[in-house]
Amino acid sequence: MKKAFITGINGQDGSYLTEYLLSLGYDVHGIVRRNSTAENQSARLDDAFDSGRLTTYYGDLLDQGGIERLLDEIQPDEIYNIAAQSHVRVSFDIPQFTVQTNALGVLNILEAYRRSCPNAKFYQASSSEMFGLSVEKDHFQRESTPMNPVSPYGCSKVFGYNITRNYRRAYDLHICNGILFNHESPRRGSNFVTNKVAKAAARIKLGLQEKLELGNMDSYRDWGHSKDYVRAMHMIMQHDIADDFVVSTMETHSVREMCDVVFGHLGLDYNDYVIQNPKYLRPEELPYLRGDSTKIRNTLGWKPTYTFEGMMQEMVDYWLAYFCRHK
Ligand code: G4F
Repeated sequence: MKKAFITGINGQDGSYLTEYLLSLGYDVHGIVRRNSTAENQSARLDDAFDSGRLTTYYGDLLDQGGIERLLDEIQPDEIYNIAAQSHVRVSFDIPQFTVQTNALGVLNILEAYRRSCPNAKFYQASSSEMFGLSVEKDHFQRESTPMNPVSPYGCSKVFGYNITRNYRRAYDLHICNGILFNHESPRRGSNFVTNKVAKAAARIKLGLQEKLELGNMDSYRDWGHSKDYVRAMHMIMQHDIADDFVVSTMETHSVREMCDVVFGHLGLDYNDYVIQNPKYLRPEELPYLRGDSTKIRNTLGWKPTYTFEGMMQEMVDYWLAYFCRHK
């Protein structure tokens, strides 16, 4: 039976990855950050605990000694480093914390891994935000696209990407990067734009809210489903060669189009409800993302199963059912 160790296990991706690995027969271990509201520490994992093969521990990427003790004790076969301060606009408010967690935090867990269990495989959650303003002539970003980040978050992720590649070569470790484009689900934090829109549209439909305030509606994102993307993480780790892969749908949609799909699903016109609030604009914006995932499709046979419209409908339907229960 394989053992996996996951940081960020209570997040959207961590919880779906946990369920996926449990379904494959893994024992899953993961760290959660201590927080004064106990429920918040395992909110997305409640069902997974029923398996009896999930163990969580208090831990933090900034506590290298603590991570090293855990890795020493658990001796995992696979380590998935998914923890991060993952909100791009918030990274402008707390840049030092973002960089400590997303950059120094990666170095901390790499050092713990190198010293405690160097025969394990290591996955680093890299991000399309690293590409920033770079777009190829064919309007895609791919593994070879130069990195030109436009946020403290993007800069911190570039460090994580570079240091993992450096450790792979320097110490001959099996370290892989998934360069994931945006990925969503009903478990997405509702301060990310897709779930913010899905939640507000459901509330508007039910008469619980009148308006929705957004920032820039003219940026484009390549939005896939988190469940498809955690499957990609696992496939990347099973490959014989430690390598880096873009994971994306190869489609792009504007925030405005996304609003149209979500409100349209409820028989509403978003123009009647959405207003702009400068509070949600970013000091520097990443205007356009569209990933070329040909490499993972051809090398590993991965492809997404959700459509953009199907995913957005799932999110709206989740919130409709939620607010009908909690009205
Ligand atoms: O949903 P978002 O906050 O996601 P963003 O910034 O693209 O970052 C996400 O994807 C990255 C992958 O490229 C991850 F690395 C990262 O951790 C995170 O998961 O914003 C998407 C777009 C942006 O252009 C933003 O300016 O939506 C725009 N937007 C417009 N109004 C808004 C809002 N975003 C948020 N969060 N809230 C708004 O009110």
